[in-house]
Amino acid sequence: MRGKFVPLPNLKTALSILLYSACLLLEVNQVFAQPVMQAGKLTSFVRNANGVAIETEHAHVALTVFSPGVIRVRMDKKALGPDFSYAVIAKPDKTDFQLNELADKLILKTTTLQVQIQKKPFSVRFETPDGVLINQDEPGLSNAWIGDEVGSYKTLQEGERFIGLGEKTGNLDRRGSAYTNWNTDAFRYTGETDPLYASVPFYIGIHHGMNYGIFFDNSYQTDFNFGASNRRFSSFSAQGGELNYYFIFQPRVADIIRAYTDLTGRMPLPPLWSLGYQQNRWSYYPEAEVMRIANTLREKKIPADGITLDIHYMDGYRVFSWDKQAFPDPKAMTDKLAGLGFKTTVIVDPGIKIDPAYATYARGMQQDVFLRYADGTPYVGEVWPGWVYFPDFTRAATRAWWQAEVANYAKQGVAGLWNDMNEISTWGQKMPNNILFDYDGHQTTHKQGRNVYALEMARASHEGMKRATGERPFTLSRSGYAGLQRYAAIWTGDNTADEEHMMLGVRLLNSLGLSGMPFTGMDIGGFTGTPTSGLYARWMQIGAFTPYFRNHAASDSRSSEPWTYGEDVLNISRNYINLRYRLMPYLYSSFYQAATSGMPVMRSLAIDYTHDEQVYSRHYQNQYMFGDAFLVAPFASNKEFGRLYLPQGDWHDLYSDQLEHGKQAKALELHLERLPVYVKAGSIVPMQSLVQSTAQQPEGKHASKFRKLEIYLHGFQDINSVELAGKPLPVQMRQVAFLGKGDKYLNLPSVSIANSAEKITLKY
Ligand code: NBV
Repeated sequence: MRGKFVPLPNLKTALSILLYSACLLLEVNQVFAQPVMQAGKLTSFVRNANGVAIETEHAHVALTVFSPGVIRVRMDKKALGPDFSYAVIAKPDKTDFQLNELADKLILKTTTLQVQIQKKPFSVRFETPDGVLINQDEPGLSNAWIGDEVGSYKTLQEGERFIGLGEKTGNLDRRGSAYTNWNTDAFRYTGETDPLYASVPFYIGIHHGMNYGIFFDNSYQTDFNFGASNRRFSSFSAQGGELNYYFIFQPRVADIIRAYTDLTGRMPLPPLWSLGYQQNRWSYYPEAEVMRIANTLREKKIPADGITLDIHYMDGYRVFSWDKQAFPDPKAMTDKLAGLGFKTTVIVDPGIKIDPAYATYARGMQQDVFLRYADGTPYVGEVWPGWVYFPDFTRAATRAWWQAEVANYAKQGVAGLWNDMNEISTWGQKMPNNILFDYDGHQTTHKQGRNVYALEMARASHEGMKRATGERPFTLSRSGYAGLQRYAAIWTGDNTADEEHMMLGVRLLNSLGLSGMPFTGMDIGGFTGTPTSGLYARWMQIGAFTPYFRNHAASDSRSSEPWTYGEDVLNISRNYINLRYRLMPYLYSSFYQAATSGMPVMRSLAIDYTHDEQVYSRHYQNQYMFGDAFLVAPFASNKEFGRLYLPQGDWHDLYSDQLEHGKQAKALELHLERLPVYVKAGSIVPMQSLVQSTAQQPEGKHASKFRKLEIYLHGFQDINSVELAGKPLPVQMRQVAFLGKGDKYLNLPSVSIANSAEKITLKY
């Protein structure tokens, strides 16, 4: 429009418009230039009693010295919130440390470790005191946020391996793989499925003859990348919350596990009976069937300590109730079982049926224990009993309510609680994220609460039983988070009756052991599907060398008791169960070690032979130590030949006593009746006479005081005698076959160990 007057802006307005546009541009740039935001430059720092508090351009950071070899790193975009963890029970000790400032960095130094803290941009680098690099933030990537997701990116070292991370499928060495922690009901999982039931965000890195641990204590969904489709970094990240990790540097993997379990706690010594064989299926009912199973175990001389009741014992799947028709007098039944030397374990599920006539539900409503949405209405989900409410176990009042309910079981003579479906499982459906969790006063949502739900359920079950019985309780849990070992044993859920799954199960248990959880088991025989008789027999043999030894099968599968596969399989199973019972003092000692040091009962060879690359090979990665003395080499039952690797040391074939030298691979002819097992030369294996249950006293003049010792002599030829508390022991110093044909066993002279404090001395 020609001639239309367009007023020219005056200078002032023009300048403001310019400035405004520049600002807009800047802002736009910030949004678009920083989809990944890093901490930026260090702007200030303050030394405090346990470490150093740091401010950077975009983050608030705290480095805390927990002990000379354990440094915690916390970082958030906002000021660090209250310090709360379900996993960590330790407090920083009073470690001396130095903090020095140089022009471009701070150096925090303990006797074990030094942390180089770069200023521009902020990043950390962990070194030995003499400056050898252990682990560092990858330059350029470092620690960063993508929206609420927070992650740490560590330079991948040459030849670096990664082990642990709890219940994870895949290989012993996790290099090249990525994983997610989000507790999941993984019915019929495969060798590749991820995530599974439990989350333990703790792993061990190994390179250049060193090993370190990283525990990322964040209960949101966490993701780990160990150089999966990337050759630059290993990383860990969480969908929310703080970057909060503990860096552990120790000379041996065993020391890392000890340090990790100093932080997250250890398994309390479980009751002896829970180390015995447990018979289970979904489900033994009614009572007559339970008694039939118990009596048959005794008649057929299959030692056993536990009978486990699955969901059919309940009235319409209402937890804490009994089906009155099938189990008219639970206390009378558990008494009868106890008379036969059996303890009773029952399953408990978290879903509480919405039924005002159901006392547990009514008390729960009255005490306001259930998970709710922000508008105050309870979350209604669907599982076994139909529509249910879920208790909020992250609330102290809910745990107290559950503990009181649990007391009823104790009155009925129940000794163990088997916590199932606690991922939370809602028929495999996704649970809404907008459900609120109390998180012990730090209210949050499902996103942060889910992964600790099972941990807190197991805690309530464990503490409830402990209080009600005054005894050491047995608690089993399917799901969990770091620290679960303080309350419960864990089993690997719904596995499948196939050879691959059996081997996968071995790796899962080995990995859990590396991750602070020593009391572990898998469904022996396979949960779903039908094992061949060979597979069943092999699985029973391996089961005898796992910490929690329970045979289990799904409701739609054939009977799976040891006698249902014919005489040969029965003999094989009985032989190995017998062996386990004879080894009970040895096993109990291994559990004691776990309870006091965190050292797992079932140990990946990576624990003792960390820097021997053979132990990571696909051929040998399933081999493990069972306690200090036994090396177990599991092979699929349908293999006629196998490859075995014996690490450093000398080893005795358990069956032939033949001595083998370590650091060599061997071809083995495999026989179904024998699981390859080797005994480390120099081992002392305390044993006892065969019993049918741990309720029975082993033979001997002084009953429980009598034990036998098996001493594997190679390398100790010059020992003259063995003394106990200064007195010579009648120990027969030779190796004997543990398992002869059938069920033969060569007796050794008995040794009286009157007091566990008495020392056994080998005289040279
Ligand atoms: O309670 C039934 C089963 C139980 O036997 C199994 O061990 C758990 O892992 N439970 C799962 C629920 C149903 C699974 C399909």
